[in-house]
Amino acid sequence: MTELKGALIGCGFFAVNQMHGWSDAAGARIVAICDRDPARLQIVGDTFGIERRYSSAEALFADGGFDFVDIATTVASHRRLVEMAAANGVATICQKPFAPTMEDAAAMVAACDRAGVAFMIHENFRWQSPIRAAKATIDSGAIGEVFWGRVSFRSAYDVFSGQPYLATGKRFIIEDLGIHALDIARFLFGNATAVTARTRRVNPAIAGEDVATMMLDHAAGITSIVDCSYATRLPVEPFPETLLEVDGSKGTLRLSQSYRLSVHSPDGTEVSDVQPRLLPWASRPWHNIQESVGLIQRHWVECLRDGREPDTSGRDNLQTFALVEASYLSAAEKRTVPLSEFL
Ligand code: NAD
Ligand code: 89Y
Repeated sequence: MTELKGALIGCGFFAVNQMHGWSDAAGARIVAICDRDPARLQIVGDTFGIERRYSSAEALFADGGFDFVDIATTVASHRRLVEMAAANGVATICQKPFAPTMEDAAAMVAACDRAGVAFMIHENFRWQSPIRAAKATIDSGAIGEVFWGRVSFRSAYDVFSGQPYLATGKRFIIEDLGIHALDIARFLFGNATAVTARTRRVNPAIAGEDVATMMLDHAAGITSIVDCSYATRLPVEPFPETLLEVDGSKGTLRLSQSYRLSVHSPDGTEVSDVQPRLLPWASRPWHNIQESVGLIQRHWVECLRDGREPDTSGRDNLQTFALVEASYLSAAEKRTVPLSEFL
């Protein structure tokens, strides 16, 4: 099998994880990188031994020679870069958050559809191994039919030193982090039909909201709570763990701090350690997220090879992004927002 060749655009804070992931990936490698910041281009190029370096995406696509592009820039450039990839007939991965608006997100999906190129959002939290262990338990039927769930991410970790732009946007936690938790809720409980949300800013040094609580109505009749906070000071800092509570007709599942999965069913109570692997290049506490980067990349390679639509394709991720938009609207207007207002 020939190896897929990729190009990465955006060599910033998170792209380093993506480059490590690609270095480990079977069946794909990065042959070119692009960043408008020469310092970042040099650091990433030198660290990963990439010779082909570009300061503009136009020049990168003009030279070509790759099967897919991995866009790791911040949201403002996503639409332009995805449309450029589609115009060049190149399969595309784009980091979350998908786009600044639903209109942009829909246009990106349409552009890739028209060009007939694969399009995946790098929505990696559902690929975290503890989340996958919880999903496998639910699917096994051990707790029966699920009727209620909670997806919770509460922390006071300083994310602003590594990602300073997070402190300046009008939108913060739902767009940046809640988006992952909302996607996990979809992954576990199916698509949602409506959301009711409340938000708050506790940290006076940032522009956006740092606390959000969302209640989701799922098509399958399940109710879930998705709550996230970067203003929650706990005795042991849990970043970046997503905790779960799932109630079913026969039992319950809890994914609690320190990656402890407890499953209570008619057969008894089982507690297991679902700690993610600490990859050789990874560092605590980020290892959970870092492991998931490699897993979503492997999924992408398999999907490209088999001609399958990725689980978090652009089309799929419109549902997650609609939840983000609907949550902001619900919080602003203090009403339950049906997703049909966005989809
Ligand atoms: P960053 O600002 O550190 O890096 C972005 C890089 O892109 C910068 O080096 C910038 O110069 C470059 N860039 C921007 N526009 C460009 C363009 N048009 N052409 C070429 N280069 C361009 O940002 P970051 O913290 O690495 O975040 C990047 C994305 O990754 C964001 O969307 C963020 O939400 C996402 N992210 C995802 C996860 C995750 O777990 N999935 C974690 C952290 C960040
Ligand atoms: O940008 C965010 C993400 O996607 O995961 C964690 C993060 O880095 C900070 O909230």
